[in-house]
Amino acid sequence: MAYKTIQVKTEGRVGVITLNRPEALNALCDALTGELAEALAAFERDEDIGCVVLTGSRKAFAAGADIKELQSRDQVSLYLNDPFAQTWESVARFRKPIIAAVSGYALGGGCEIAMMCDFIIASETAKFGQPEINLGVMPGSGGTQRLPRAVGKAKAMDLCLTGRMMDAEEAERAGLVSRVVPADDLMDTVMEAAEAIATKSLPVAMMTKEAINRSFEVGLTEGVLFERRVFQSQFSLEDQREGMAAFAEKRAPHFKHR
Ligand code: CO8
Repeated sequence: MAYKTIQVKTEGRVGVITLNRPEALNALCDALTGELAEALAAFERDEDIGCVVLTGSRKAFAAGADIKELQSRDQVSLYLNDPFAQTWESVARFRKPIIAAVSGYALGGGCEIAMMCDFIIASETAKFGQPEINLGVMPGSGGTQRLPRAVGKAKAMDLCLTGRMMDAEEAERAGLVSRVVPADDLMDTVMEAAEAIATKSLPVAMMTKEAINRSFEVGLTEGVLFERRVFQSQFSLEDQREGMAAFAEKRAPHFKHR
């Protein structure tokens, strides 16, 4: 499949999607969001893929929705034909593990898409923000919901109301990103994490992700019950027998479902 606004490649069991509109700092235009959804659907179907990496360029993960496209939209057209809702579904509901590798700007919809991934590894040059308020609107793809869950109310309010950017160090302190590494090491670090994930049992990795995501939707008692039931169900997997046998036999596990 030939894409125009993204690049897609496979390395072993890891699928890599690179946002590729350098002329617009990877602004999320309709074409890009459509292609991103298609690429994710293809990786979801591909049984040989165990983890996906979403990244941009050194200068920008994505500088937000494409403002030049958005400025001519009206309420009815956005309601009837909402490209962001489709992208939201394809990233936030992606069932396999997905890591955002962020260098440079992750602003507006760019920050929101990174937050839809399972976790973010950032380069020291990363800059995160929800500057929509400077454009006379507010975040529209989860920024007001996922950012406070990630960094708490005070910093989410600060970022969304002032429109300021925060650097990678502040983002790591606040809990938005899991690790910060030098820009030159970003892709090696992310690929190492993705490859490690892709060697695990895929159904177990997917269930783990599902359980953690469930913690943002339900109360503690319900969440713990969900976790216990899923944990118990994993004792019907060949991969559970293999994982525990490998430990007892002091060898590396060879998971069947990966
Ligand atoms: N949309 C369209 N074009 C953009 C965008 C954007 N978001 N960001 C940058 N560009 C373009 C610039 O217009 C410029 O193009 P040209 O050379 O043709 O003038 C080119 O990219 C390079 O940008 P700059 O010259 O501005 O580069 P600087 O290094 O001087 O500045 C900044 C970089 C600070 C990132 C600056 O470009 C900027 O402020 N960009 C806009 C950031 C922003 O406001 N983002 C929020 C957008 S609204 C949004 O995301 C709503 C989300 C809705 C949900 C989306 C879910 C998918």
